[in-house]
Amino acid sequence: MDNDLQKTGNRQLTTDNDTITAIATPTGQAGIGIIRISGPLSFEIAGKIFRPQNPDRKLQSHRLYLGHLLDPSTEAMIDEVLVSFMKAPFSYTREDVIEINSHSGYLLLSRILEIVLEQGARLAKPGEFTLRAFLNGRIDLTQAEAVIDLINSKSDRGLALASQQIQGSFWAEIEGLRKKVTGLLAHAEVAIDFPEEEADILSREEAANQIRDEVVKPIRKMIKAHVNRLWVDGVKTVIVGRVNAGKSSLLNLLLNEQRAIVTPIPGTTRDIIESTITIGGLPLRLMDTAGFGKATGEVEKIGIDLTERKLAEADFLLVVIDQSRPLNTDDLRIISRCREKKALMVINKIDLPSAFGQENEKKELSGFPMAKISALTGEGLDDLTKAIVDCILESETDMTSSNAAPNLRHRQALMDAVRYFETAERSTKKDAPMEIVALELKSGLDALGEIIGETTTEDVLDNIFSQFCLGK
Ligand SMILES: Nc1nc2c(ncn2[C@@H]2O[C@H](COP(=O)(O)OP(=O)(O)OP(=O)(O)O)[C@@H](O)[C@H]2O)c(=O)[nH]1
Ligand SMILES: [Mg+2]
Repeated sequence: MDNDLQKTGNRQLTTDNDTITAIATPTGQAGIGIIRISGPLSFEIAGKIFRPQNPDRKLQSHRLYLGHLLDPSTEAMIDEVLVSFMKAPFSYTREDVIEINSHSGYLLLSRILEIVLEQGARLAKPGEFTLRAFLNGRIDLTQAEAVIDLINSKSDRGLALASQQIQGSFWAEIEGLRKKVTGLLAHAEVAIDFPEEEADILSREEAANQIRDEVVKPIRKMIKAHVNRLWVDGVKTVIVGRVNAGKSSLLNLLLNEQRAIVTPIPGTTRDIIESTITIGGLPLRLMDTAGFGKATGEVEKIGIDLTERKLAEADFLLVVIDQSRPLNTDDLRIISRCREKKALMVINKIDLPSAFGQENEKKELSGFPMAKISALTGEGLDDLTKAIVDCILESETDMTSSNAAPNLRHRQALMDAVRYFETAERSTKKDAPMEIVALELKSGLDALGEIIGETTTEDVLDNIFSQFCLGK
């Protein structure tokens, strides 16, 4: 990370002065559970409820102390615990932080939490510890978001991308761009004040070139790197097809387990069944759906509505076609719905005689990538998995070249920013008044500021931090 770049925290928003607490580990039976406390009362609370084994020793920051946890109202011993003290500003939140490592069990952790609350802390909201780290300027918004990615990541590469982002790689890229734009803006402002000297400072042509090469081009590259999200989030892959085509059989084959119910009865699957697998290192969130066909009952109709919704949200479609029967109107309806999506035609049941004619099927399926398999016998599975990877990575050759993984929010802000900078480039070339160029550069700068949290509204923050789990 660039050392001379300093994070300033969010300028408009501040934290309240409460001391917050939460159970930071999943509340099941386990070896240890952790309760976290952050805020001005943390050490005072710890003093009341924790009796160190060696009471004469002075407690120091960033050390772990063995002792007993007590209920101060009854002096009853609750558990033998390890407690760490982290003095501000050298903690996750930049506030005084206490972490109590106790044994883990739902009742025990709840009891300790209750005691901490009785001593004056309040329950933290999901993500509130990380929100404080952000508001207190320890991390920027992209690093806070990377915490969620790190927890939810669906592949090794996704994990590596999140880990880089947590270390500030994406922030440094954005901050580098902001410095560049700020420099250009300073030139523009000098030119506004001393118009007769404008050409001496930076020629119009040179300024336009700098905007194009050092601002617009790198942002365009980052926007493209959005495909890297697939490694983090997984590729939403929806299996669609007419009833009885073999969708659930295909899911089971890919997962190598009997996950979905398979029967010869059309309309067997009604709910969406989801499972994650990794193919060629690529995480796929596979969804089996209810087949298209004549929906006779209420339940089937709901199933088809769900399928329609999933189809719209999908990153990638596996369209299952039963080649032992001629294409019917349900097949055609699905195929036409897939034209605007990334889709692979899975020609199934190749163990049975083909009912496909020469012309019609060829015409309807033309233009789509295809793989032929038998979901029953497993024949063609290798070709299918290869086709899936090729299909998803096709035209995404940049996927491995960039280390950024902008999420949808970043992407939107980058697209806003690049629009302003492209306009600024054009205005500069066309000899537009410098006031206009300066205004466009400023708007672009604000859009970049939204990414790292320099200029972010409370709504956006609420939206981001509500995705966290409790205690993080
Ligand atoms: N011969 C043969 N039969 C298959 C193949 N794939 C699936 N089947 C059979 O086709 C029938 C339907 O399979 P499913 O996997 O339940 O089909 P589906 O598309 O999920 O059906 P719905 O959920 O009803 O829409 C079952 O009897 C399967 O055993 C195949 O490749 N060859
Ligand atoms: Mg099914």
